[in-house]
Amino acid sequence: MSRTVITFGTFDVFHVGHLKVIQRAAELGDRLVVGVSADELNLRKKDREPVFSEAERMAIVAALKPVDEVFLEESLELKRDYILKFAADVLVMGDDWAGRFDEFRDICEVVYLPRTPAISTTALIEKISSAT
Ligand code: C2G
Repeated sequence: MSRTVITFGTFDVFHVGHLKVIQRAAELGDRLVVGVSADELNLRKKDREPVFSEAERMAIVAALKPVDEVFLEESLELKRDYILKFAADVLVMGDDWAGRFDEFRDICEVVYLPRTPAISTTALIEKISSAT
């Protein structure tokens, strides 16, 4: 039986921490589906617009070898629907989300992977904007 893995993220200013979580997620199954969070969702959640638009972020993630399918994550409250819609066997997130998705253990495995240390979109934005 083939195993479908699902993961979610903004993946703004794509960096090696994003790549590693996607690669490790893909290793947990046969098919990897990635939900890329919508611009509107980000604005609500983080109070700022992503640097790259949802179309650009989706294009980057879709082009990665380990990724089989991408979709737009329009609401954080729809996780259960997305898991069911894509028939995911495993939900993977970085451990900054540890414990937050345990409620879905009734329909799939939930795995939190250690984040890659010392890199984040916020730190990159700060580094770039102070580099003049
Ligand atoms: N990540 C990582 N190491 C880093 C930075 C990020 O492993 N140094 C992981 C995060 O843990 C997450 C994924 O990369 O699993 C995407 O990170 P973000 O783009 O920051 O995603 P976020 O805004 O947390 O969106 O429904 C949930 C949201 O869509 C998650």
